[in-house]
Amino acid sequence: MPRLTLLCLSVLPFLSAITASAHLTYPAARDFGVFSGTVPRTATITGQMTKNFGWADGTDADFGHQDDQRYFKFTLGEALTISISISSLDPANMLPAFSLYSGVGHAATDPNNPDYDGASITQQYLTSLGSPTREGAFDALHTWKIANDPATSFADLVTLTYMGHAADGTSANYGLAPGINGDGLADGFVTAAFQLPAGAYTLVVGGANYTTQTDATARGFTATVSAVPEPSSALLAALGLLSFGMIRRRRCASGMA
Ligand SMILES: [Ca+2]
Ligand SMILES: [Ca+2]
Ligand SMILES: [Ca+2]
Repeated sequence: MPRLTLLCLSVLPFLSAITASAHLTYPAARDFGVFSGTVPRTATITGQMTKNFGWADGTDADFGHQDDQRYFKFTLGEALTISISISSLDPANMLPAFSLYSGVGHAATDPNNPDYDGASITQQYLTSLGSPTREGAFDALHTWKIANDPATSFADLVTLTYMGHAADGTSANYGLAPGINGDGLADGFVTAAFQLPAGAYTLVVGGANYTTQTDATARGFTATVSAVPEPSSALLAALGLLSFGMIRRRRCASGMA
């Protein structure tokens, strides 16, 4: 076999590995698992990397590349209040932000066929949206759609339904798109809580530095999801009885019946 052919064959798996890593995937290491209301639970995922502009790039009119963020999933067994916190390991060079969506991509059920910007149906769908030409499928502030290779029509697109977002800092770092919920302090940390119905959710984490879009360096962060326990109806009833008892005692002490 000619040496060039051999070289190409040896490089091919490497290239496909790079492409695969850029697809919308949910490996076990990025699954926070199932939360229920019966047990308070906090799950932290460390060792994650992302580019410092990927979230902010998805706030503008031409969207952002789906491969410039990190995708996570979690499942709620019932309606819960969920707190999400992201810490950058390099705040001087990457400020974090995240968006939360109801629903998951195809890769959640078919890891061999994940969604990505370059899939034919994704491209046809983005073209159908008209001007401006979209640079990718990721929309940080609204519901968006994306497809995988087996998709043959728009009916095969998955829909990630926007639930909310939070960004570290101010418009000085995340840019001028209207409606961004910045925490006002560009310190490498952002947190927010959401009341959510039961279901499966996609958490997208990316950099909130809009003006650094030529910086391809991946930087580290830690993501934490906590189920905030709701006061149970039994607890509320107990608190009600307790306050009733205190009122009675006060009335007795003051000679009232
Ligand atoms: Ca953009
Ligand atoms: Ca861009
Ligand atoms: Ca902050």
